[in-house]
Amino acid sequence: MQKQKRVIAINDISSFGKCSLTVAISILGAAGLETCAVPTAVLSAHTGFKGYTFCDLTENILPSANHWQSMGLLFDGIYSGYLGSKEQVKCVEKVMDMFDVDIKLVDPVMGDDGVLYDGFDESFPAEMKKLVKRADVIVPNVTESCLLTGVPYKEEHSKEYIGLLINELQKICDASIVITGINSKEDKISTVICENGTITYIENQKQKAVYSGTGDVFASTFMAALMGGQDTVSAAKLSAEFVGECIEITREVSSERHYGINFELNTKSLLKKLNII
Ligand code: PXL
Repeated sequence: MQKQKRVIAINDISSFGKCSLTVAISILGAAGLETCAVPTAVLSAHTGFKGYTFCDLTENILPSANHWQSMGLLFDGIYSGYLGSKEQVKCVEKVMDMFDVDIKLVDPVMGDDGVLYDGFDESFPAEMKKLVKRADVIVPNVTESCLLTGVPYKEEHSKEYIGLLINELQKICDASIVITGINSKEDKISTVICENGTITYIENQKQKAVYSGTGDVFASTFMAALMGGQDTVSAAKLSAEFVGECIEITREVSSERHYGINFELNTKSLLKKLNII
């Protein structure tokens, strides 16, 4: 029996909407990883919905990490996602500095389709840039890559444009870079991986519907795969495929963008992709 790996997952709990910790705990747990959650906030539903409640848990982030450190706990990975304020990002920078782990994955959750998510202001990306510097791997979408680098957002993503984003991201961090949600061709959606100077493009069929939380499903699956020993390209490939499948099964029953994707119904495929079954 192999030793169970232990991961810190820092993200919000959006009770409705299939994103953040709801996704991370399910996917990392299904993959056999012990998941130590640090909830950054509890929301009734994610910020794509009007009227969401927001219970800020900034005060709990560092004390949790300090407690774990005082207990002498060891961790194998840290995965951070949605952080609700610059102050929270600063706390997570400290948590990243506290533990010596194999993989620090930062998903710089900030926006999509060229715009910041509700609740963030223009000064937020500068703080996120500092967190990204601590990462071994980052998984921004195209919008977040633009917000981190200051490159203007474009709706069409040519290879030259993505090359420019990679160059600019490399100036701000040493991490392996995985950019998701690239509109490369009309019927394709691509993911690009830049690791040790090598750039790899992965193409998947573009789905005819758009759902929120897909970035979280991608990042959680990706973290699970990396923790399971897969290389960055294989991990990104299987994660993109898994998200595509989940969108497909969701599309058969719902087109509610903000309700998220039915990843829970596709666990068997996840486990096969992760070589667990
Ligand atoms: O899926 C990203 C995400 C995570 N957490 C919260 C969000 C969003 C995107 O809107 O609002 C609270």
